[in-house]
Amino acid sequence: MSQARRASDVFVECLEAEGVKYVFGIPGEETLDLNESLAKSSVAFVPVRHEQGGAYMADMYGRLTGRAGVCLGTLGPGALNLVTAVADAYLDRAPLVALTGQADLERMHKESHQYIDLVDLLRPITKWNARVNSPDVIPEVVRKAFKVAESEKPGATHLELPEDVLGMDVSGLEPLPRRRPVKPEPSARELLKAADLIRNAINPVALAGNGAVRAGAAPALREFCRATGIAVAETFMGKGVLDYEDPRALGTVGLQSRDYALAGFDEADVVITVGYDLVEHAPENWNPRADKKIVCIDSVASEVDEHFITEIDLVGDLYHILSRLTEELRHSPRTVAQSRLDDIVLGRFEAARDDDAFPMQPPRALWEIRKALGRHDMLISDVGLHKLWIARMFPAHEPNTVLIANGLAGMGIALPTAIAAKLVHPGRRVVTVNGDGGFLMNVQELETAVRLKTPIVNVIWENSQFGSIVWKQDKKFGRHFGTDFTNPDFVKLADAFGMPAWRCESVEDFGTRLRHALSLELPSLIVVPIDYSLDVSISEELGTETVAA
Ligand SMILES: Cc1ncc(C[n+]2csc(CCOP(=O)(O)OP(=O)(O)O)c2C)c(N)n1
Repeated sequence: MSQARRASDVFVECLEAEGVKYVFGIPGEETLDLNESLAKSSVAFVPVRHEQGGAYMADMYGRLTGRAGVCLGTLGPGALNLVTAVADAYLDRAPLVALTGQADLERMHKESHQYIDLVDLLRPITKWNARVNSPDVIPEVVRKAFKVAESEKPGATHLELPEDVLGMDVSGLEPLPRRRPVKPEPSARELLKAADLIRNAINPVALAGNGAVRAGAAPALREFCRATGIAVAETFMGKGVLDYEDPRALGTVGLQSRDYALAGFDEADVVITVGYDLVEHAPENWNPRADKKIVCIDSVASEVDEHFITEIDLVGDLYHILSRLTEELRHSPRTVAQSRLDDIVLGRFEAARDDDAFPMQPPRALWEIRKALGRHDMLISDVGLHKLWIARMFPAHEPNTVLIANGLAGMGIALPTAIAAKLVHPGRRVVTVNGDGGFLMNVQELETAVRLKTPIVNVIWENSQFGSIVWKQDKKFGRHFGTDFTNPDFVKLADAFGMPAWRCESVEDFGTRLRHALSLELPSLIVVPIDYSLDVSISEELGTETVAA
């Protein structure tokens, strides 16, 4: 017979049973019991300085581990502060469980201090959510929150925790056991049909996205390409599925209208999509006449879009499906197509090594970062013009080493997510690149980074403008408006947080500072005056841009 204990104790035991290591968040008066139970548990509670930062940390933890990251905000304002990052997890397919405090059950029907219906509030940005209206349901709702968050396609779930429910005495409640998620498998018949279609194609090409990274399918995709000769273009979130040096890597597509044409999609009769999410780039860009035959390899049935009518859906574990397809197609290899896209982009990137202009231009700044990082180190982008430069030009060797938010694409993501990346991969070096606009959106998490001693290097490209909006306004109206601002002295700001920081005075300065910062055991900051006059649409040959930052 188990001892009487609080509902909050059972709740935390359920988190332990899910293998939760961290809860990132800010406690509130309505989460007192929960925090007390966390204090007695094996779960580390990581206080953050804004709930959005905590939710972004949970998001990246989930993205990199496949196990839901957990964040906590109290009722009302605390929960509202979680919203942006929960939505990011939802659109970027990162498993995340958001916990929010709530008022007692008896005061929810009336006007009541800080009470907002959080289940209603978070419904459109979660896969599933629920109010825990009785201690008896705790084992089920926790299990379900993790199961739904982690099942394909992963995303955010939410549990609302009324204060009185979590404070109740309970007995006899135990966590439910974790079970591996069931993965469907395509039938042999579907597989053979797909293999036939690909074998008979004149110019097949593959497009890999976030799902391929998430599934850990890069080795299987690499073998598929090697055995069949079929080349692969990657989306922003698919960066690194193929090593960029692989002759079958067509480069990162999606920024400009002619990316796809130059990567060979114009001539392609069959397109094999591998974990491709429409939320990143619309299929109209690569299938404008809706005449391509599409083999969709994904974890769930394909989205409906008039430019994405699939010939066949192979639904299941991407690694497994690709390995089976490889066996079918191994004996009919093709010669690899050349990517004009890659020639243009990598040509510009390599040429940047001799660009000594200061303030620096983006290609040279990226070239220095690539040189300083090893193939498994991580670059995390914030959102803005710098993100488009990184997506366009920063070459990745491995998946999950260049992280770009391309579903929700909210500014301020880089700093908090980098902290979580470092917690997950302490042995890898982590650099963030930020605009001076986005960096200030979650700058408070520098304190969290200093306190946790997570040695991340934050690079700020400073131009005192919302760069990507300036770029778009100038193109559309020939002028810009509402986009200029002044900055604090970032070096002094970092100093106030107790971390080293430098402002670069020359190109060489940046390389030297960066290598030094990467050798430190504490977080740091490097300010790089940036010159955005070089258009990110680097070549007319690549056409007009098709995506927003
Ligand atoms: C939270 C949020 N607010 C607004 C936007 C719209 N937006 C996208 S990029 C951008 C400007 C980014 O400026 P900055 O951070 O300085 O980076 P830069 O473009 O100069 O590289 C804005 C306002 C957004 N994506 N996210």
